[in-house]
Amino acid sequence: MKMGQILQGLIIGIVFVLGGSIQAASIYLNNPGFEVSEPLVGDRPTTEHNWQGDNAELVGAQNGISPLSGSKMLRFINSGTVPGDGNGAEQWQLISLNPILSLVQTGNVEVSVSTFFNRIAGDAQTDTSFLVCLSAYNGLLSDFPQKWKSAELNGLSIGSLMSDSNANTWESAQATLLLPTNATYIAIMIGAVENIQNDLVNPEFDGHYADAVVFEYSVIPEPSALFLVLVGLFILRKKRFNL
Ligand SMILES: [Ca+2]
Ligand SMILES: [Ca+2]
Ligand SMILES: [Ca+2]
Ligand SMILES: [Ca+2]
Repeated sequence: MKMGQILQGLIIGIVFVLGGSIQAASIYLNNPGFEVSEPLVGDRPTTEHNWQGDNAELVGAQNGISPLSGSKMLRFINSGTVPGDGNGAEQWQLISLNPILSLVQTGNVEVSVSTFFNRIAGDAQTDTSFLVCLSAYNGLLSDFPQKWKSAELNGLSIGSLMSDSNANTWESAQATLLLPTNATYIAIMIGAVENIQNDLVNPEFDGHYADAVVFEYSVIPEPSALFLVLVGLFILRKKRFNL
């Protein structure tokens, strides 16, 4: 095999492997740092690229806590649109997989989300738990509220953390999910949990915040493409050292 052919093989393999990152801009999380005002409170969302869910607000520094990114952060207020017996304050964002559907169908697409959380020190009744949830669905975005309610999901990954009482530190939780081949959209949820005391009236959460969400997807290389690159590198190395 001539050097030109080896290089050609290498380039083909590398372009294939990098295919995912070339298209990475096509699906994205909107307002990941909570810097832009948007309506947050309502039912679970039925359209992509907007945060929506339980009562929450975008705030600047308060309660001795400063945003981790930019000048604003998300504050969780209630476990529903109003206070009640629910124990989880959730904000959701949907992302359609339509722009990368053919990649998803290969079964090699992995998605991940990480979020930072922080809270005030509070007292013995202050809740401490936060979570991030990544779920995958087959169908239309408009079906999401019903699908979540009836647990008709095709993939699920949850990351959780117990926060410390230091208002100066932000703690991070992550979730990663290898997408099922029939997934057509995903839902990202970040939340605070009343794990210490489920209040029925305000305040349900004493001062609980999220900021700097990062969403990424990557394409796990096909074995054949990786093989091509490795073979090319091996031949190249052999030739150089005349093994
Ligand atoms: Ca921010
Ligand atoms: Ca902290
Ligand atoms: Ca409650
Ligand atoms: Ca509580």
